[in-house]
Amino acid sequence: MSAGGDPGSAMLWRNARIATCDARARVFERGAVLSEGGRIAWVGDERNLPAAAARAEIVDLDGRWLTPGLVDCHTHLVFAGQRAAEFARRTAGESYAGIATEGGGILATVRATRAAAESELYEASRARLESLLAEGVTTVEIKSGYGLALEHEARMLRVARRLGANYPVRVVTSLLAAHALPPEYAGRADDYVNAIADEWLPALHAEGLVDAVDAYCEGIAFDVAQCERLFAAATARGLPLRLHTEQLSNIGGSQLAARHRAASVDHLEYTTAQDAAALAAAATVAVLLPVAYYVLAQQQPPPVAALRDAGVPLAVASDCNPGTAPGASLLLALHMARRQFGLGSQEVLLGATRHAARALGLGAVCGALEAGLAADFAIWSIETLDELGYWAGFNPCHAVVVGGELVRERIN
Ligand code: DI6
Ligand code: FE
Repeated sequence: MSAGGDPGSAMLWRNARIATCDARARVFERGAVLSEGGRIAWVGDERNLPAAAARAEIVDLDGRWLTPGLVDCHTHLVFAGQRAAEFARRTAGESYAGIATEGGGILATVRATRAAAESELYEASRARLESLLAEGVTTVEIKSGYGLALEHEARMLRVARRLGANYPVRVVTSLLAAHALPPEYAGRADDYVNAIADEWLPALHAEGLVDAVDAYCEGIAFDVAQCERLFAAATARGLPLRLHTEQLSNIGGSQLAARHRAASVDHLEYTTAQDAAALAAAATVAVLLPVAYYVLAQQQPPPVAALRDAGVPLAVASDCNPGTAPGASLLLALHMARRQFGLGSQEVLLGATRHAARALGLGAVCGALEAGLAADFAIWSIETLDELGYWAGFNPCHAVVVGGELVRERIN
């Protein structure tokens, strides 16, 4: 393939098989996309090229599949250190919740993240981001939540912003200060939540570091009233909401999220059919995190059939984090969503494109191939779309285009 030209100039990406992932879910067996000024100007069958295609520079995709660039809508990829010793304890039978209650788990990574220099945090995180980008990810959500002090949460979010500035990827940040209770606030969870709502969120938002607010609503983390307090503060600033919930138990997280019209709820192993109905009514996206389910050796999968029947859009994300999803592969998550949760290939494709973009409030920006959306594409060396979520530990992504520019191409 190979493409030069000025950034933003008209490019015709032709001789491709195309899955648009838009509301019409169109497939073109001999398709082309025209990009200009960083956006899609036209997509369709090659036989119906618009007149503007005549002055575009041409890139021949040799019949490869072209999809929207992937969207990883749930990651904790900024952190320092690793928790391999904890993983060994867990494979020997200890529980995740038990280790967390003793001050390990998330708090172990908090200690390592606070101790790291900002440059070390950046270096460790960029390796994980690069792994996702090689898989065709062009938009990634990155959470804070391993700082748990204003200064350290700010550092994590700054690193996330720097990654977005230095790599060809759209980064969306979420403030997840309510991830675990830091030792400074032991026994004072309400005070901690008030500090986040009244001081940290306003300060970090004013610095331009926060795109959304997330919390961990779980028996071992924060209760419904505490998460509600944060949601009120976020909504007052016009920020979208997400919630980690029903991963280990059900204390009413999905119902809370639905009441507040959260953009997404994430995990959902303990969600009920009534919860699914509430999420559907609130137009909240369900984000499935099969790598965490696998690493925790959980036995109860999310109620996929109930979510599907209720009409809840399903997204799939990597959950990249050192505790429950130690890796940085969205493609592996898609495979696991199929094998463990029974999603189809079309469902995982939408789960990593249109529905994931919607979970991030970016439905009008990316996640589908439609005129006006960003010209972000993943180009695949696959024969059939059924190969998405089929390969486990193999990456068939051939090339990546961001804003109409070729940013990565495999030599083969
Ligand atoms: N649920 C998870 O699976 C991650 N965070 C959360 O709330 C795990 C984070 C960690 O163990 O470091
Ligand atoms: Fe998570």
